[in-house]
Amino acid sequence: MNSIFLKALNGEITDRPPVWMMRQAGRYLPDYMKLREKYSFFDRVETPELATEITVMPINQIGVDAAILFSDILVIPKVLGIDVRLIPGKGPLLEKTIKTYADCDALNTFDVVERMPTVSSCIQMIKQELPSNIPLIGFAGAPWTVFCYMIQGKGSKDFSEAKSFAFSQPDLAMKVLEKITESTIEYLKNQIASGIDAFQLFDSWGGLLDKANYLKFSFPYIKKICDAIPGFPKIIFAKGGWHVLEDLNRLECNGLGLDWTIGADYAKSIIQPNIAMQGNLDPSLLLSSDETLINSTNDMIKSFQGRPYIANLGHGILPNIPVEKAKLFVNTVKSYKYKND
Ligand code: 1CP
Repeated sequence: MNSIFLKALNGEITDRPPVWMMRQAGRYLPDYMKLREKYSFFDRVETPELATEITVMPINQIGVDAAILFSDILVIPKVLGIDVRLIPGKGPLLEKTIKTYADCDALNTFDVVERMPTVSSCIQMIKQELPSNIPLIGFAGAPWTVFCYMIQGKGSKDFSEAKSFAFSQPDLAMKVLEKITESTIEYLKNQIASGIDAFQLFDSWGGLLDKANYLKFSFPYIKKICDAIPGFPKIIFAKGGWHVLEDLNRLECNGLGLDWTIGADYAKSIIQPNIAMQGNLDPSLLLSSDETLINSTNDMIKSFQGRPYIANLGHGILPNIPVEKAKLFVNTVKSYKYKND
């Protein structure tokens, strides 16, 4: 294993932390913006040459230690039969939302893999392109987060329609969540068969639920996915999930992603020593002065010292972050040496 990222995910304390950034493959990169003008979002995701070019960009241009597949969590509603469009300047829009048992029954969970034929060829082409020490991270949305979009139909600050749906019709919500879970397992198994080295589940909207409802509507489905794919390197990231960290710590997983509201001391007091911690710089710090960014990054690394650790942001990199700042963050991590402390 010659990847520092996989070593840390395997529970090793590496000489310096490995580093990658959530959402590193799009958004802020000028070369990505050029491709965005020419091709639709799902063309970029589904054409192996384009997905490969975009996935590899941050390796060559920023110097991160791992690549993440250029795709989206909304591939799942799409294969279940709900068309998704990206509205420029607004975000994703789903063609219809789930309201009734009939809508749920109409979701097509058969032949999930056959209906996303290019995922395998994208992964295979990316793997050929990547240097042998740079692993490829696959991913999917956690079922609760995908459910939020399938009920709300678009992005939202509070996903109140998705939440009130779950609270008022829990049996139907769980039926929808089961279908999302089943197809996500098939999807991830296909990503693994095609060559990914690890995967991350993004529960971006998990933090919108209180603990009791998280344990009802999110955690069991994440657990089902982890248990269905034992022994394969996996990271679970629940944004805003500090209140359920002790539950996430019980999952069959190798890494837990942390956002910037979780202090390293608190995380260390909860998380088992063999689980790697990943995070958790506030992405907005990449909009501050070089000195503030360097000091905050070094302080962050120091605070996680003594544990297997992967440096990352606490959520996705923002579209308005200058490329130079992303490079400075990555280079600061790469020049950190634990043994000099
Ligand atoms: O044309 C464009 O640039 C569209 C923007 C875009 C991009 C670059 C979307 C639509 N998806 C992606 C790629 C993507 N999405 C990646 C891989 C590449 C990368 O950016 O590194 C990943 C890992 C995701 C995951 C994703 N999509 C999440 C989880 C991570 C997170 O940020 O919390 C979520 C919530 C989505 C939904 C989604 N897809 C796209 C947008 C704009 C959104 C957010 C919508 C919203 O709720 O406002």
